[in-house]
Amino acid sequence: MKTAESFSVKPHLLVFGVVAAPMTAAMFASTAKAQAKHAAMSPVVHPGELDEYYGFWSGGHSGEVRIMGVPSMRELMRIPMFNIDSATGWGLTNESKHIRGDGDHYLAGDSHHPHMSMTDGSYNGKYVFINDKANSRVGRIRCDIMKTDKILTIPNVQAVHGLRVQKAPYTKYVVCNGEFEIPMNNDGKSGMKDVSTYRSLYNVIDAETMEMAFQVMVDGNLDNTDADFDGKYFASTCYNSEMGMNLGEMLASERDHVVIFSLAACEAALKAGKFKTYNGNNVPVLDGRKGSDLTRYIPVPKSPHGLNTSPEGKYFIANGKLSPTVSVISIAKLDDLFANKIKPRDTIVAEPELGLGPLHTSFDGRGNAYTTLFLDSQVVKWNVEDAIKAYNGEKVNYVRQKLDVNYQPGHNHTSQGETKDADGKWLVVLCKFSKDRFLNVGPLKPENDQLIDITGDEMKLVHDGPTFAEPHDCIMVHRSKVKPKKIWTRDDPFFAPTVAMAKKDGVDLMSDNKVIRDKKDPKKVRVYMTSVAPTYGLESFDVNLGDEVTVVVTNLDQVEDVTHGFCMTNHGVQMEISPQATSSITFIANKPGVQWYYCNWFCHALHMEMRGRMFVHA
Ligand code: CUK
Ligand code: CUA
Repeated sequence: MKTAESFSVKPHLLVFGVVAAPMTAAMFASTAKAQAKHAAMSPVVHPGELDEYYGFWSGGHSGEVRIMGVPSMRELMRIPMFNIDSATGWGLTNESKHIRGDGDHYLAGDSHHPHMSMTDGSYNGKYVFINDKANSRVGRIRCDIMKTDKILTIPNVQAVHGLRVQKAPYTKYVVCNGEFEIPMNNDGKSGMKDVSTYRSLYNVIDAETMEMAFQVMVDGNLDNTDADFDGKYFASTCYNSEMGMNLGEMLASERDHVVIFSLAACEAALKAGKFKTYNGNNVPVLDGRKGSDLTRYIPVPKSPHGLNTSPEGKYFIANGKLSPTVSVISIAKLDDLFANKIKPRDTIVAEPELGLGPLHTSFDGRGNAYTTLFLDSQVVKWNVEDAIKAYNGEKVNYVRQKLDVNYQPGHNHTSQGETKDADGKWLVVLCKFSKDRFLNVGPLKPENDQLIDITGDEMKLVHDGPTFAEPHDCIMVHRSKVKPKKIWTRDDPFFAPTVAMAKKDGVDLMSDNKVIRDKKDPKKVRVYMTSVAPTYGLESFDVNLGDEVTVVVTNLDQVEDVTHGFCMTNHGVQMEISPQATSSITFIANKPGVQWYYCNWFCHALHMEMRGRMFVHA
């Protein structure tokens, strides 16, 4: 395997080449002309101007999601989800703990694939879903408030990897792959030797309720997935169809496969009660193994990785990884495949050779595809219809351009490229290695998200963007599709449980500042206070040593951006309270005497003075 080393010299050679050859006036003129003709779009967004796209970036093993502005590549916000966040109090506040649910004790996550809900194949601005490979979870962001509002732990699987949404007629389902095969049931009775009961499951989640709809058992494991634009089929790549338990075994056979799932067939089987349950839970598991009428298995070269649907809805493209090819599957032929009129391989309409290590493909809506070549450290632009002609024996060159990227690219994504609104403006390539592209920050380097202008015939690299561990994947959504609120509305379900608690305590959150001791459990104290810049409704309150204290702050400010914080010094307690929100946090008052609390979000000229005292009686 080539390393980044061999590619890193290229840019330097180029630079030295220019320096070494003094330019004549004529050369300057022709260069200027060429540049005018092919001038790349500028990624510069001037001060005071806004980006054209919301980018939703996976935060990888940081466990969060980030909002980037595209094309400026400025990080606009972080949305904590599977991680713990000191600034917002995610994982510390009662509201976030409620949402984190049964996985609240996990302090880590590994997010990979963010995808927005759609209506008729277009982003609808409602939700962004993402997987946590590390703890087999799927989380959802509400795009009106840009906060995580649901997290679901997927049963019966280990390592939820590829994730997508149903694109049409609307996102009824979120689908995701169980990657690692495990014994069914995984109850410690089967031992390590007998792998005959090991299975992977395809997971279908109700997008609105965020509950499991059903699961489909498959042969082999699953890697990445995507949906068609008709609401009929999903497709997943499989590496390790051998069900090997080590590298050698996993690479034994020349072919793995793409699994095609028929949604109608699955729903019919579910309705007819043709399912089993496992591991003591009641999630229906359908049998989609080879020979079942729920699925079809299309053999492709071994260990495919990315699975991408072209935006006009005609093709599923499975990226070769170990093979220098991608396999183009005709979605129009899938009806015949399920009717057993054709063989699985008959659905393949092209298998173009692109270069070494094809991982993921995206599209410009003009018939071109852009595939990352991990080993070659390149993006290759190729034409899908020309690749089909070449597969049929015509002499056409389907490769349009190869562009060096820096270095070792994984996912790439075009602006709106996974929807029918692919607009062919920007391509972001998420490079795993950045080496010499930034100031050296020590042995651990950032990733490099490269922005490429794809409006012209040639791809033009216009920006290097360092990012922290590790954006596997991203999407770019036109700003017209997303309309977040500017301040909270008081009836928001995000803090509804806290509002209900206050009601039980007879507290009006909008005006009361009260300390309430639980009648049944006198060690529990609830401290309700308002905040208006630069003061809290309570300057002080008293509790007893060992009390379990819940502080509830309601921010009465209605001015956009006047967020307050609440931090109890020396207690590990902090959170944000944005305008018109209520946030709460619970801790043990385990230190006697005076304990200052303060506002830790800069809100006012007298922000430093926004503080008060908790007195803890010994
Ligand atoms: S996977 Cu990371 S490069 Cu999780 Cu989408 Cu391909
Ligand atoms: Cu309120 Cu700072």
